[in-house]
This record gives sequence, C-alpha cells and structure tokens, in this order.
Amino acid sequence: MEIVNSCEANNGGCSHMCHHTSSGPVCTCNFGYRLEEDQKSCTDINECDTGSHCCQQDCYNYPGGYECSCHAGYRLSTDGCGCDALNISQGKEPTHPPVPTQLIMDGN
Ligand SMILES: [Ca+2]
Repeated sequence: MEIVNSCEANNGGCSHMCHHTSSGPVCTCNFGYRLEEDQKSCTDINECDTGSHCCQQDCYNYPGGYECSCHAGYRLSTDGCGCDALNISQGKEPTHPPVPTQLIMDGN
C-alpha cells in the first residue's frame, strides 16, 4: 500500500499549514490566527477583544496582528504599546527655530 501524504491533496483541507500524521492531516495556523472548531479553518485573533494586546490607549485589530494608537496629544512609544504625552502648548511654538540674522547676511 502506498504511503499517502495526507497534506498533498488540497493542503489537507487546511486554510494555512498542514502537517501530515499517520492519523491524517493536522492543521495549524499562521501567527496571529487561531484554528476554528472544524480544525481546518483559520480565523484572525482579535487581540483587541481578547485582551491580549499591550496597547495603553487605542487598539486596532487587523488580520494577523494588531496595532496600537494614541489619543490626540499623545505619541506612540517606541515599544509600540505605550503612549507619551506631547508637551506642546497649543499653536504657540514655531515649527522651526528663528534663523539667526547673521546667517542671512552674506557679507563676504
Ligand atoms: Ca488580529
């Protein structure tokens, strides 16, 4: 009897990855996805709903991952999770420092 790779046909019915075993195909999912009850389909994990996210403020779910964002007046920390308050007085500070007069006067 020929040994058949149970994953060969139609990827074993798996949405993502298939692993051949003696008892048939075993499906696994890519990172950020979970296996459905049918043991074949993969569905995105909504980290924002499951509470497995690290976001200090806002959380946005997307297929295969999630992203944090911050409220107005805050900036996302380099860790991608926390939010740092921006210390800017509303509209008072110039975007660029004033150019020194000496640099403008090209005397020589
Ligand atoms: Ca997700």
